[in-house]
Amino acid sequence: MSTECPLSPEVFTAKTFRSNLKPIWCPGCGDYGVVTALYRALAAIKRPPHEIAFISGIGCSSRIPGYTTAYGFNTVHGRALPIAQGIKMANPELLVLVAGGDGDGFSIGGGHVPHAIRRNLDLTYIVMDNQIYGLTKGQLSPTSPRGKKTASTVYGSMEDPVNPLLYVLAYGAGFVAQGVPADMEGLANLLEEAIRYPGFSFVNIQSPCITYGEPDTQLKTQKTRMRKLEAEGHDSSNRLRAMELAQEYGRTLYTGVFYRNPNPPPTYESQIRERQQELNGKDMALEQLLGAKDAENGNLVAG
Ligand SMILES: Cc1ncc(C[n+]2csc(CCOP(=O)(O)OP(=O)(O)O)c2C)c(N)n1
Ligand code: SF4
Ligand SMILES: [Mg+2]
Repeated sequence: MSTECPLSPEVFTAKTFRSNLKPIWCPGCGDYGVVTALYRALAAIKRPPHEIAFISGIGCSSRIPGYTTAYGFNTVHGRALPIAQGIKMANPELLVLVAGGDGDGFSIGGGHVPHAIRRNLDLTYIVMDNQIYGLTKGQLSPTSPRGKKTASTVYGSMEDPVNPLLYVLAYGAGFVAQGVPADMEGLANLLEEAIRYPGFSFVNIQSPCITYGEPDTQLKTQKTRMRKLEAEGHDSSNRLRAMELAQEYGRTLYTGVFYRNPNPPPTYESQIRERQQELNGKDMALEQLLGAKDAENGNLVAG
């Protein structure tokens, strides 16, 4: 069967990536803006929908793949990254997008993030950070601010929030950005840049929950609160400065690219391909393949 797309990439528009499924997010939810920005970014990238795999966890935000024409998999809460890595390994030619909420990514799924980063597969991980568990009706999330009163913290949270920007920077992510749906053009550009980055890229989107979120996080206040890193003269190749700016998470609403590695290292999938070529023709059991390189280097191989 031919995998050629009947449409020429030249005619791809934002509409090409919009599915017929009508989103059921609450009116005013920030996630509408996120999916619109994503349509625009994908139209600029010009990969046909059938060459895109869009993987999510569980949450309001994780419904997003269904609203696109890409292949989608609304998986298990907190498990989008492992599944996406498996898909990318099995078919490195696919453009693999991963999305979810702050709870999905930094609570139940938080342990997967460092490993996806250190492996450095070419994935784009989009977190719709609304500082709440939206789908399950407003419990404390890992990014909720201290003092936040929710269904699960009726007297106010006594915990400091996780800082997603600092978290991924500390583990060595090659591309780290933050955007807001109130700045549609800026967000679409960030998503496009993240997708084009050859390695693990992370975009934290402050996507307000109109139902359970704080009033000062809503779309109408984002425009006045946001400060563009580019306009502040930030050098996005400076990782330490990026980490300094990332400390402002929860206080200053910086948008733009915090960090972009100017010398992206090889991706995991390209290293696997290299190893497969090296070992091609050697009569070796499958389970020995991954350890073979260590053996050649004189290291002991278990098993
Ligand atoms: C293993 C497992 N634990 C808990 C849940 C219940 N659950 C579903 S979504 C969710 C949190 C959603 O919050 P977030 O990831 O921030 O997404 P949002 O709805 O805010 O977009 C929870 C706790 C589940 N579905 N599966
Ligand atoms: S509950 Fe919040 S996050 Fe979920 S759809 Fe409604 S506004 Fe969006
Ligand atoms: Mg959330």
